[in-house]
Amino acid sequence: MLAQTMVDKLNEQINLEFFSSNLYLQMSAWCEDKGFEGAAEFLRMHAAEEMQHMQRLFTYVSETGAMPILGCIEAPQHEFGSLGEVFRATYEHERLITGCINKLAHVAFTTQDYSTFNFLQWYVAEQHEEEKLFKGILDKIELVGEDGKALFFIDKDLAAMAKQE
Ligand code: OFO
Repeated sequence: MLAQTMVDKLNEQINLEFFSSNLYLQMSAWCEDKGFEGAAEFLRMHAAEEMQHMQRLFTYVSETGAMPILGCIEAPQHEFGSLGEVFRATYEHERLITGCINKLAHVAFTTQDYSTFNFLQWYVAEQHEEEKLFKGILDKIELVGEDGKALFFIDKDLAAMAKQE
């Protein structure tokens, strides 16, 4: 049985994972609109992955006998200045999520909720992968620059990455 404060925090994280999914889905719409089809596909795939992050938390909360509670999800940003801005925002967002997961793990550990602490280890490892993934894309954009030709190749690269997701 989880402490109510822990359930509340896990529910907040469920909400945040929904937000991540909506943010990436919204970004995919912006990319599609600007003709970046590879980036759009990659972000759509990633939005689906965020729903799995949400689902994993949802299942954990249910299985421990508590009830997941879904709240309002904040509307994500829908206007961006450039493809570079989109991916700078993804990286910043992942860093924010890592901070949230670390705080959750800290609460679990310090309240001796070792079951939740253990459960959260998957997210700790996943956030390492998420930051690496988005930092990699950002580094590439910064390396090649943001003129039309460079972005054409970045978009092609993202299309290939979407197939591997
Ligand atoms: Fe992108 O890791 Fe969940 O939110």
